Amino acid sequence: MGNRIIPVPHEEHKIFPPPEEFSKKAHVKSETEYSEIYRKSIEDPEGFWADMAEKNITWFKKWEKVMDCDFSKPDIKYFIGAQLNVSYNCLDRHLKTYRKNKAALIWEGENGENKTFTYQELHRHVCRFANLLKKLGVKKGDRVVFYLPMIPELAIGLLACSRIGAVHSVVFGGFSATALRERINDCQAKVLVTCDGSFRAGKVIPLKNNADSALLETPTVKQCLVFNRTGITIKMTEGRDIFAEKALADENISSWCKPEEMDAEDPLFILYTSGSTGKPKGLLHTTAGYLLYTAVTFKYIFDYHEEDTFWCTADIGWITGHSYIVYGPLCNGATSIMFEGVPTYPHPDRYWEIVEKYKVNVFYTAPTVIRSLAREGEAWTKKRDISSLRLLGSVGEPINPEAWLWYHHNIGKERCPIVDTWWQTETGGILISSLPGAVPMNPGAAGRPFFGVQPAVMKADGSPAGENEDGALVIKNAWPGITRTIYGNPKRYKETYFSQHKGNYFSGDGAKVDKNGDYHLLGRIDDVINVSGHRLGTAEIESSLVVHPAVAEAAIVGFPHEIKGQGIFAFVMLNSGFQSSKDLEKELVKQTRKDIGPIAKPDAIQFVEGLPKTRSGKIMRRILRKIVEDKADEIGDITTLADPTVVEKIIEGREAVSSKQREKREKRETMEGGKRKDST
Ligand code: 7RM
Repeated sequence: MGNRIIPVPHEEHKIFPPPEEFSKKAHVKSETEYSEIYRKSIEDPEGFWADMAEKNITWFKKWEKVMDCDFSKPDIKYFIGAQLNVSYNCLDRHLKTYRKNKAALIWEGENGENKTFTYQELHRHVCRFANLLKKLGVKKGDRVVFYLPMIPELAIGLLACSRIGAVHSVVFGGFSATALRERINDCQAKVLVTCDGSFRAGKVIPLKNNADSALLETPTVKQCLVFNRTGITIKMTEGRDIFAEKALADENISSWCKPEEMDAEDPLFILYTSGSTGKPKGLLHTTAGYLLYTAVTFKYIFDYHEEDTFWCTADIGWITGHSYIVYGPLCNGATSIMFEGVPTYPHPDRYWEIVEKYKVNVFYTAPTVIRSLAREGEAWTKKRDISSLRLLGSVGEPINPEAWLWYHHNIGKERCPIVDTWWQTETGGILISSLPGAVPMNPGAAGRPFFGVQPAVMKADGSPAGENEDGALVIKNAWPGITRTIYGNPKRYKETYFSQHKGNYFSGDGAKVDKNGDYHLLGRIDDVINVSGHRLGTAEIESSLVVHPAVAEAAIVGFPHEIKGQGIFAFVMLNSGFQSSKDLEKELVKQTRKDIGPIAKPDAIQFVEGLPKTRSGKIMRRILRKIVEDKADEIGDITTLADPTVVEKIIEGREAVSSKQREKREKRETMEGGKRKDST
């Protein structure tokens, strides 16, 4: 029992050639072909992107210049002078073809309800939603925040914004009222779209309640559209709140809305992401570059073919859902699945049940999901017919070779290639991934750069790293999908991404390149942690903890976690007069849930008398990380610390916490062992 992923001895790691059957029908059929297209895309980026733009986008007006990019300013523009509309590209143009009655979106609810929207139907819903937004006074350039679960109205709402040129900003439904308020205020939204509540593993989360508390201090929000999902009782504020279904059904709302002619560089959306300081960054993506980049990466990396049913399991609250549930697939005229539930509810075969039900061909998920499903045992994967699958994908964090092999064997049946796709909210779309059918797969390595992208690994002194040498992952040139700014804070944009390694985009990740040219990602090298594929700033969680009256100071570090990739470890120093206790621990956990959301709650808290700090007062998280990983012997020189004695005390305290954690884990495993026996 216990963890089902069997560790693989290092020497057994091998390279997997692309399956021949797959290569025969793939868009790119060999490594030589990949290298040839890649070479051309680097030698002549203008020619390459112009050609892609001609083939993949319908333009109202063509560009005067393909690109004008300068990382030193930074100033990045693509398709200067061109005009287009995103929703037109994702909907209208398909209506003139056989795709008119093809399924665009298949929605599967948590409880098994489902709805299918053909392109024609989706178009009608989007037009009506767009007209409603207009009626509420939303104009081109206005911001609309979405705080919704995975219901079709979310995808429809985003496309409606793009139709009228409004800028959407989705706030993940798992975020708290405080996090929502902060984001609404940062982008000065005019309208909030939410619903009564959301389902999560059989429980109901009161979204409208959260929205109500957020809206107490959001002066810019004039109207709140409320959908009905769960039927729970909610409070409606007169003059502000509107029942969305009723408003959309109004006979005065037309089912046709003219798509706004947008400039290529007009904003499309803002999406907040965690950085290394407390305040989340509102990354701005623009119209033409983002759409083209998601469309083209979708086509080549997922080797999209007309008859495919594509399922990306991400939430639209994250960039993965924006790019590979909504924009990439729909721009290609694909059938995209949108799933409301979670992988293990009501049973651990929920995902495979959906694969079987819709005959999914391409499946895209996160390593944390793979690890948690592997833990449930293979019996669940065998219960369902998943033979429709032809390609698998992974995103969000490095996939460990053990999980890769489990995925390859039990889900891909050794027949499906796996694409390990590296990218970020900032990059808009995938930058590094082996093309399936063309490039051999190396479990644990993301692989090669996509067309037009020139990554490099740099050492701290700015010189290039050698083969297999660790360093910082940078991108040397621009690509159409790159974020154009941090909304309202161009200075932070420049400092974060373009100042560390001058002339390059700095990703914040560590990496190395092996002899085959495959990129291996080594995790974040800044103060960002990655919990179940979700990015969290350590500073964000720390700021939340110190709000509690008992807390003087807090330091957060990530630690290796079997399922989540990284877990959250909190070191907390109390104010004098306060005592550590189980109750206080619970209160602190509650505090982070309230300020950020359940994903940010610490897995372990250690109360300390002091934190290791430099003389200039910087917390040395590097030292704390070593302590948490039980590698105290690797801490190295601590003489530069303001007070080196704190380290010894923390190590002693840590041992007490570890044995408690171990006990807890053992208890959990015995219980889960029992549960599994009953249900399989
Ligand atoms: C798409 C997404 C970005 C961070 C990034 C990495 C990590 C994502 C991979 C990965 C190794 C991968 N956007 N990351 N994909 N690390 N291999 N295939 O996740 O903005 O939320 O996170 O996620 O650290 O910087 S994100």
